[in-house]
Amino acid sequence: MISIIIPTFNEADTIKLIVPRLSKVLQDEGISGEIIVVDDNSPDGTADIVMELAERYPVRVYIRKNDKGLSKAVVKGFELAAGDIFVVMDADLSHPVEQVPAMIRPILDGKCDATVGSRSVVGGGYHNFPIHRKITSKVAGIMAKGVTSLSDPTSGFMAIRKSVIDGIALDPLGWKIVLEVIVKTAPRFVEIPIIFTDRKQGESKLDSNAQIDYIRHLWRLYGYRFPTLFQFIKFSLVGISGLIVDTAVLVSFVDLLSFDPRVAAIFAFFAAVCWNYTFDRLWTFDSGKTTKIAYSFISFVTICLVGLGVRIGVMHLLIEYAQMGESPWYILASFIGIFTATIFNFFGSKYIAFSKLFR
Ligand SMILES: Nc1nc2c(ncn2[C@@H]2O[C@H](COP(=O)(O)OP(=O)(O)O)[C@@H](O)[C@H]2O)c(=O)[nH]1
Ligand SMILES: [Mg+2]
Repeated sequence: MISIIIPTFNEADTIKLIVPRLSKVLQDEGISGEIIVVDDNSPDGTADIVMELAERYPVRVYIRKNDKGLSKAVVKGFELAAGDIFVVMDADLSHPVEQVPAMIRPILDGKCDATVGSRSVVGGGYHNFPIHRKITSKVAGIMAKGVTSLSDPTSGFMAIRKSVIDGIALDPLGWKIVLEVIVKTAPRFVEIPIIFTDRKQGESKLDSNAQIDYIRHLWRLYGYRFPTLFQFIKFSLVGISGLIVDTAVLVSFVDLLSFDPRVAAIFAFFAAVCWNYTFDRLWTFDSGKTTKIAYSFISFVTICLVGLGVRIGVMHLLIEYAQMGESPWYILASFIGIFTATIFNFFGSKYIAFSKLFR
């Protein structure tokens, strides 16, 4: 059996069109299926309409009163669904109802574990879709290329074998549930060309928050896909901010408190180390709740001091053996030293200061 999950918010006008059409497609193709509408307590009475439709069609509605959001509604639908293949689609007929059999057939045939409706493969496209939304969709798609090989990562039309989703922690933010599922379950998938038609009834619920949520969601998915690289990028960003703290303290101590710059540099170094430790603990390694502070901090300071040695050591080698002592080459030598030391500090932090040792 297949379960078709439709998230809705204020879809009174569209749900009465899609349910009969879907039911007919299922019947014509001899597919046994159920339709699950997950409604976020729409004020326009969407749920009441589904209850009426339930007398004639294989559909039921679940009303979420305490939560909101398209993706979470779909996750709720996964929990409720009884089928062994799930289909996710919009209520507004943007996703071609008649393509549902084409979406599930490759899964039934064992060719793949998931299918995704794509507007970017041959035969796919848009119908009546405003140009600015097409562009947004394309840009959003390009941004996701690093986490998925989907040709149309922002598509909302998908079919997937239940067994693939079972046990996977889905934590979607915003709208892109298909992207979340594909990245986290990494199934064998096939793309099915679809023509996406803009809705004729009701209105889009996409707002400007959706774009911000999308970026936050992508950030998380990149972190999920490339955990160590992602931590290294965060670590480097903290490092750059630490350099600003270092310079600010140095300048303040010298200019305002008349310290000798060499003495001021010691204070600057420790201010930056404390700054970096705080943000690496809370953000880069997200271990604020688990890592005990004392030994972890002491080892972090030690790693940074050794890192300083690595930086000077690399500079020394470059100046000595690569003739990089002359201006401006020594600056490059210093950058290479900083980069090497950052890598050293990163792995030291990851595998010592913020590791299991101090939990
Ligand atoms: N349950 C639930 N469904 C939603 C929510 N926002 C949008 N939807 C549904 O998600 C589908 C896609 O929404 P739509 O507004 O058409 O987005 P667009 O096609 O990107 O403009 C439709 O079926 C909406 O009713 C929400 O907050 N909760
Ligand atoms: Mg729509």
